[in-house]
Amino acid sequence: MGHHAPDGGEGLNPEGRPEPGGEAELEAKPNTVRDAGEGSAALERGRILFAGPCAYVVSAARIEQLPASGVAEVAFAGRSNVGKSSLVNALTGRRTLAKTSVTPGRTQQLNFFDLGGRLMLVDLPGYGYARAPKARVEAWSRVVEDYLAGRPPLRRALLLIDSRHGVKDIDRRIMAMLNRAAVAYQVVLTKADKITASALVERTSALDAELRTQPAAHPEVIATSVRTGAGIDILRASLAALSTWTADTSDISTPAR
Ligand SMILES: Nc1nc2c(ncn2[C@@H]2O[C@H](COP(=O)(O)OP(=O)(O)OP(=O)(O)O)[C@@H](O)[C@H]2O)c(=O)[nH]1
Ligand SMILES: [Mg+2]
Repeated sequence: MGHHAPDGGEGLNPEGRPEPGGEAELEAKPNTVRDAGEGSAALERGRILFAGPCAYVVSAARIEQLPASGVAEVAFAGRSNVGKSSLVNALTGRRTLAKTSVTPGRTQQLNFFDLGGRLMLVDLPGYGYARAPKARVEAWSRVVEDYLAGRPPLRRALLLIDSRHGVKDIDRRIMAMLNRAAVAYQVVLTKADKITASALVERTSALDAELRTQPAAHPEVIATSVRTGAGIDILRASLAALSTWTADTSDISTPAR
């Protein structure tokens, strides 16, 4: 996995975990910031970007309703209830920017959030199981797939996977679609607080191996928890590397495009 980011000892081994592991806890720090440039400068850039203004822009239920956009986009994709909206909130440090729910199927449109004119965060409806009429779920899935496969400003899709459940067939179907469309995607494990540190390390390395064979997959998996904050700063750094920096931030070098 390479370089370990300084993480201030944040919890991949939090309290309140449902099933305490009998085995000794590993030094479980699977996350790195290799792609964002090493170390604290990348973390700082991510911190600054996500500490800035973030505004709701629009919700789109159909492709024709997508906003015109010149800004780089990052989409949050994954099965219903995996934690997409929660992750948008955690990254931006806002509790209620994106609506979340214990009931699958909360997000029913593509919701666009503008991060200081530098990056657009797109919270997608979940694919797969959702407590909503089948026809409606199928309609969302179509819009999500059309968006993912054919959106020019989309710089990266984050494919969220529940740490407890791992990759499901429907995730593999989305990966195959992204590979075909040549859309770069990065797997983000969610709810890392729900499994033991050793199980998380195992899950991460199994995924790393699986992704090595996927042409459009970003090579590094980031494990996150919105409960403990694990992985959030590293994901911010990784996304900041995709953002569009404007002239008033000349103190920060423009990333390669
Ligand atoms: N323990 C734990 N729970 C989480 C985490 N992230 C999200 N959740 C919970 O998972 C549930 C679903 O979260 P959402 O963010 O609404 O999930 P979503 O992927 O946006 O769901 P849809 O919009 O329905 O597709 C909520 O009850 C969240 O509190 C996490 O890191 N740890
Ligand atoms: Mg949601």
